[in-house]
Amino acid sequence: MTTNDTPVHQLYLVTDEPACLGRDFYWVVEEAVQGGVTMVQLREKHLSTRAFIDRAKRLKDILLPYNVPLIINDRVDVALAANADGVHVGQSDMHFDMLNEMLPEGKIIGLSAESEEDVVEAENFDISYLAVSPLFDTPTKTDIKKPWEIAGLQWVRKNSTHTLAAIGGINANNIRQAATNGAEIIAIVSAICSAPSPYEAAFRLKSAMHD
Ligand code: TZP
Ligand code: MG
Repeated sequence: MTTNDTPVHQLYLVTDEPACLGRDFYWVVEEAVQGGVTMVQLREKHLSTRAFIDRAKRLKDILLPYNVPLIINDRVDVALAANADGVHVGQSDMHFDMLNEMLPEGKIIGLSAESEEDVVEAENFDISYLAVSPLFDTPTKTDIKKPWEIAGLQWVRKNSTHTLAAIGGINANNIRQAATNGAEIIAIVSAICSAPSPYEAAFRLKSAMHD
């Protein structure tokens, strides 16, 4: 069993160290949390397993006092080792059924959907959220399929019973569009990680989401 009690309109920071532009990684994340981020995903594609676990543990300690859950991208072993709050997988990562068996009860499981077939299949899975990916075109991740755009998000909202997250190309100018067309979780990399002030950026995004 997974949790499916995510409150509406969460601001979800997905980390990317290069996007932090040389600034201290932990400083960027903590600033963003103080500015209004409510969930954090540690997404590391190039760290060794040991370094990934060390980073996850340190981040977990930072996030604990804020009561902000830490989700690990791709790696169930890293999530278990660091006692993280959940795992996010894509369509070519570990299958939901296996992940669900390996994770203790109550952990968050997020899954990315890149096509209408993915959305339909995900109805069979007891996931915590389904990520509509990418919502808009983005330079941050280039190995992606065609963006869903707002019409696609509306289609997913009509055809999925899951809590929806939206990721890709979201900034202060378009976040409200995502939030009012079915996404309860808004996931962001560069508009927070690369902002001059991650605190201000998160604060502005949170306000723009509800205005
Ligand atoms: N998955 C789909 S798009 C994306 C990921 C990790 C990157 C989103 O980055 P940004 O900078 O918020 O567009
Ligand atoms: Mg993945």
